[in-house]
Amino acid sequence: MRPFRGPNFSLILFFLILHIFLLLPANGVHPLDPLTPSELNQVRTLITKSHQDVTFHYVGLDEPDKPKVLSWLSRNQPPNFFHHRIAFAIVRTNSQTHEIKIDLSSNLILSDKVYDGDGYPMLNNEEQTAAGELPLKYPPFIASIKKRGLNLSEVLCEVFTIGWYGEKNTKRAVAVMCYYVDGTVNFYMRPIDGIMATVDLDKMKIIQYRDRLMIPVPKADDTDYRESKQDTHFDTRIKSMTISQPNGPSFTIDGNNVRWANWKFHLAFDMRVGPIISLASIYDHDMHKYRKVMYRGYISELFVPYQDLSEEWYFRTFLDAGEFGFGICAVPLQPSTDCPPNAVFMDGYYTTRDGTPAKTSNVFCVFERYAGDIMWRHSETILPGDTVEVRPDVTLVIRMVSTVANYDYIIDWEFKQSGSIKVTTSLSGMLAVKGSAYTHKDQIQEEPYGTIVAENTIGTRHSHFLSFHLDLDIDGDANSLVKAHLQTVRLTNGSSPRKSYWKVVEEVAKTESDAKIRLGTGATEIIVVNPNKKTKVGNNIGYRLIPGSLAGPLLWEDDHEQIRGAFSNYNVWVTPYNKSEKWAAGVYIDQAPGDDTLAKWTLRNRDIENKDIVLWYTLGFHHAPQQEDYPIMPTLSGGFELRPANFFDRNPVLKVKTPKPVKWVNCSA
Ligand SMILES: *[C@@H]1O[C@H](CO)[C@@H](O)[C@H](O)[C@H]1NC(C)=O
Ligand SMILES: *[C@@H]1O[C@H](CO)[C@@H](O)[C@H](O)[C@H]1NC(C)=O
Ligand SMILES: *[C@@H]1O[C@H](CO)[C@@H](O)[C@H](O)[C@H]1NC(C)=O
Ligand SMILES: [Cu+2]
Repeated sequence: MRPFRGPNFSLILFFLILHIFLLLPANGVHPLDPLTPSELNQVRTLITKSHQDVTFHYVGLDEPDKPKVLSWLSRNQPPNFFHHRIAFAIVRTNSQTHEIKIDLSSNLILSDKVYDGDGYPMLNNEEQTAAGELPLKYPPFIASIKKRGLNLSEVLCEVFTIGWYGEKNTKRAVAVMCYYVDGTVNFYMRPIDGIMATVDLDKMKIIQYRDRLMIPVPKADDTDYRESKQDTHFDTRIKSMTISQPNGPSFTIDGNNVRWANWKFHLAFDMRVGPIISLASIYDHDMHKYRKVMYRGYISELFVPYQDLSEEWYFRTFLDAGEFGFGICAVPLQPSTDCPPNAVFMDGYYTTRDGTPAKTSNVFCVFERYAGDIMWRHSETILPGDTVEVRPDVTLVIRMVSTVANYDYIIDWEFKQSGSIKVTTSLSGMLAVKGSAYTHKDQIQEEPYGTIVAENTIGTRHSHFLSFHLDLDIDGDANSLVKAHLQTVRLTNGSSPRKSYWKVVEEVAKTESDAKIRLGTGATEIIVVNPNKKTKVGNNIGYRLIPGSLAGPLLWEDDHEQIRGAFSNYNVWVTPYNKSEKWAAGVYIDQAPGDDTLAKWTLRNRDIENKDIVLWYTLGFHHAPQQEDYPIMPTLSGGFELRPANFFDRNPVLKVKTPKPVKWVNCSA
């Protein structure tokens, strides 16, 4: 045995350990916490010291390797005890893209690599604003505006990424197209079509300009959506209502850790993808412990290909997360309208062009939702007496709204006490419309590529696809994908009065190609199971994907934009966990040929059985616009649900108690 070195030393050591174990976790960082403003500043200081004229395109947490995080979790160690915080930055300098890793703990640049592959990083807001202002000082454009009898001071221009159509990329080019604001805030309904400038973003210069067609600019009449601009003759206003939680919410937010009812998880903001839910676990009342469900879940990419082939439109095949930043585009949520009055808000930080952090206040809201729904119920109608049991369904919602130019995406991650995680994606905002000479459908002879939604206004057809990265760890990280086929059995031998019945035939996906699935035809249930664990009665422990908003690809698989947005080829994909496979359309999206996508990774056809796997779910909407979408689109929702499938031994909400009724204070005074 080693002797003690003296009482003083062990006392110091004792307090040191006490400090590390008790104090640091409370104030310390979780290994998956997003970078703080001071960390973002630290990144900027280090990078601007070693590079001149550098612009920032992405800065985020380079999260520790998964096994490390899992071992940290299982040993319950404080985060600072074992790991360094690493930041990952993508910057441009000298017309080159650099990938830089920074050790924030020791304030050092760990690596600085020039990326010389195809494709360019996300655009930052500041360069888009600058590029949008270029036409306004460009004489040929000024002449075009004059020629149309428009007022230059009422013109506003916006940047469009240009996709990739087989050309060799030599510059970060974007298209700039303009709108007429005059008399409305809804300038998206007033495109100045037929004019297009191409801008080199690194040189910040117009490199090509075309004024191809004189197309009437749609009128401002009836485009404004502000409440003050509406004249309503028949008032259908709903009477006031509110939500009352006199004892406060039932959730706690400690840093980025959220706990509510039987759930706990970590919530982080990322400038590229927006909300990231990590380490979601649910408490099992029978086993008296938390059990893992999802290691990490987030929107990995969005794909919005428009279907108009004209010169100013054919390339509009956006990949919003990798081109514009779904997190950068997130907007501050408005209390009591974007979220209910009982919501709690969180802020998010991202990096601007020069590296300084920007804050988006109220980027997330967290609230308990009770909309009068039923969690479970039964009336015993035959039994004498009146046994009626009903439990109201209260859920927890995490919400973010990202306004990617004209469109507003409302993203809800909803946790149910029953163990379900329900994701709802809703669309609102403005259609992308095209100016047109036509004022009535009967005048249109050629292919309009859309619907005439108002005079001189064509709402262009398009699709929205969202790819969800769902790293499920169902009660542990080794999982398998089961395709449970519901098969009709035909009876022809007279063994039963019945002529048919259906049964379940389970098929385990062995490799990545077995897990590329188009849903919507036939009856196949998608279940992620833990093949190493069983319920008491012997079923595989699992979680089922309940698909929603199924939309398959409508473009040819070898069309350029479809290669780039290839994640939309299937509704379901499964890959073995690989930290670098985060974004379904690749790291560098702008003008990329689509050589770093989910479709390319899965060609390796890796084993996925009883492995740490990631489920990728593609949901989609095909949008052939309708007149009701004009001048602003009423919300259209879709989504999917992950629901326990033999995860629990029985109904996990059997013992959930009904919330106590609210005692209303008499407010009649
Ligand atoms: C152009 O717009 C500006 C700003 O709204 C306004 O002050 C000006 O009177 C307009 N000029 C014409 C010719 O309409
Ligand atoms: C009749 O057909 C069903 C379905 O194929 C089979 O399960 C069953 O064993 C058959 N019964 C007899 C008596 O052959
Ligand atoms: C992880 O994925 C990347 C990108 O697909 C690949 O280059 C790398 O080889 C993969 N690593 C492993 C261990 O499979
Ligand atoms: Cu749409």
